[in-house]
Amino acid sequence: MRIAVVGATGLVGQKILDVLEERNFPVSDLYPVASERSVGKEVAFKGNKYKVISMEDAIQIKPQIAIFSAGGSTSLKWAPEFAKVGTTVVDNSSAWRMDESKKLVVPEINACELTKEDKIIANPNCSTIQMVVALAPLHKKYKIERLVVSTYQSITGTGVKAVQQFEDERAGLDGEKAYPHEIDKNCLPHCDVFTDNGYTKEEMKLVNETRKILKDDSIRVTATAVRVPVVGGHSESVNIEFANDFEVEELKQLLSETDGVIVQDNLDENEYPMPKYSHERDEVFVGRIRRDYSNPNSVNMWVVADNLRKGAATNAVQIAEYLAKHELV
Ligand code: A2P
Ligand code: 11C
Repeated sequence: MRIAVVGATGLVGQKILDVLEERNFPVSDLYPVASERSVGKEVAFKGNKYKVISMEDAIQIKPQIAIFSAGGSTSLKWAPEFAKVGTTVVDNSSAWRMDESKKLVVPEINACELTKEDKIIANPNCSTIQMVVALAPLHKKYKIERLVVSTYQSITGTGVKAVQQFEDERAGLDGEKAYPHEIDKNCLPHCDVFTDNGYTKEEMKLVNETRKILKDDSIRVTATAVRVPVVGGHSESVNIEFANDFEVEELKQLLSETDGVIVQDNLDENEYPMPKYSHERDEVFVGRIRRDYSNPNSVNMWVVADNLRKGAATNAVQIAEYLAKHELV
């Protein structure tokens, strides 16, 4: 496969290169793309160096797949240009996710809906992906009525600049700021920008993307997204109200049989998911699964995953793998 990685110098772009290599994705030619200022720089892949090329040059080459992770405005402008020359774009930004003509794909849940006609495929937001991987089998069996989610999101979700701000603060240096406040030893109830309704864009992604992926607009969702000084992954407290009652043991069993999920829930051993240990893992970890005694048919759980992997790079590469395997490009 001839593959372009757009945003190849960024945190997610670098992780996409790692994941393509680790999973032995059949790459015949690799075209790393970034902004004009990075053209000519080198990135490493499978022990070789590849020169970063411009967007225009990459389009001329007509790669079969372009995996984009270069921000929403870049995707809005350039993904259609790749699609026009026949490239299938797997886009990690928020640009196309809620577009009715585009599919929002988590392979374990809905890759089977992809066809050759899908030229721009949206990768969901990191905090949504890890939550829906755990929710999909539960929704199928017990029907979710309402979700209350609070997130504890890694600074890696904001990109290179945020990690630099964190390191500068730890080293006592005064550098460029990715956040409006200090992030070291702090929590910011503010991920992505605020919208007119008082919620952040990140919180609204959890509402809208979850409904789209689970194909059920009747699910009521409310979210609070918080940035924490953590690098390994995003954590989420998820409160779920079902239409039908359940046994907690049944939920644990169902989750432990779900593709891509690992249940870590042994209180005697202080075992529960933590971002420090989800770091560099591709699975979604679920624990603290316990009945919510304050409300009928309700449960609380704690969901953790590496936001740069299953939340971004791994999910995008899994989509590309599905396209390759089913000869959709
Ligand atoms: P560059 O390194 O040249 O700025 P992160 O989210 O980790 O900050 O990374 C963003 C990625 O998106 C980087 O690879 C960045 O390239 C790339 N990028 C940003 N703007 C553009 C653009 N206009 N065209 C192509 N790539 C872009
Ligand atoms: C975060 N979810 O951690 C973001 C990062 O919509 O793809 C990715 C932003 C997006 O802040």
